[in-house]
Amino acid sequence: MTSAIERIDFHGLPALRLQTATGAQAVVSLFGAQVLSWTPPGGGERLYLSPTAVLDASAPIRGGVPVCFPQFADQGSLPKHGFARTATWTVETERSSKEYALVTLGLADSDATRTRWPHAFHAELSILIEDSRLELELEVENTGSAALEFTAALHSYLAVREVEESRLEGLHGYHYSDKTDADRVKRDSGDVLLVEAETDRIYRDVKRPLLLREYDRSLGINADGFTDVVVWNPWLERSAALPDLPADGFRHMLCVEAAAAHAPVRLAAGETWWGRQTLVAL
Ligand code: TA6
Repeated sequence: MTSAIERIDFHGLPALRLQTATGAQAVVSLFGAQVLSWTPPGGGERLYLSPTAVLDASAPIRGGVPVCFPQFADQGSLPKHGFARTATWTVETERSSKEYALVTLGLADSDATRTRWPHAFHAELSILIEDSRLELELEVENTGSAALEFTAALHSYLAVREVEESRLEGLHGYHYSDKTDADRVKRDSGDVLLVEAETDRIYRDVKRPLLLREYDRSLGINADGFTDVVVWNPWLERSAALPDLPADGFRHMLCVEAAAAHAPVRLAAGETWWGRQTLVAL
């Protein structure tokens, strides 16, 4: 196998397939700049894509790695999680060698974005696969003449065989706001996070890498630039309100998101910010 980047049609969505000579693969939709699939060498899908996800560009795609920008969740007046996940991005760079494949997608302000959010910006999402690693980097430049503020996240849906049997390590001691309990701020006191009920937490100022352990495989999760980690699983009742998630879908996913959610990022005119999430299959 050689490294390659090819344009494909993913169930009707224009997309790119990245592959490396060592057998890693990823699929990235231009709608939303959303990574929909990532398989490290040796196989085993690591991202969850709902089998009932809407794939006709009429709604956000449930699964993979949605890009939330310039608003995380409902923390403002924009549509939930901002407009980047429902915008069509353009391909700016494609590069591959024996070891890696890299694409950069871009999104700039337009009449449509400025009516909702009156700022000039240029955003880039770079997607790199190399060996057992997926690296996603979101860069935002303020191309206008006034300061702007945004919140953002890489809303990664990690595939797990059985969420109740998975253990997320590394959040011990950090404070989080608990969205399932009126945003109360709590301190994580467990050695591991076990998801056994609806979970929706924003952990602040997380400085350690995390490890998601399953039966016979693990995933290292690291972030730079993003200060927060969001952990989300809708569980049974919330799932019922999500038409694009099957009844047992929540059992096979856990969102562990790199986020700038607790405090907005402020960019003066001409400034650039970047944040990265790295997943390593172990
Ligand atoms: O990141 C967690 C969260 O904000 C949850 O509160 C939950 O609603 C989730 O995102 C999914 O949002 P969506 O708009 O994609 O259904």
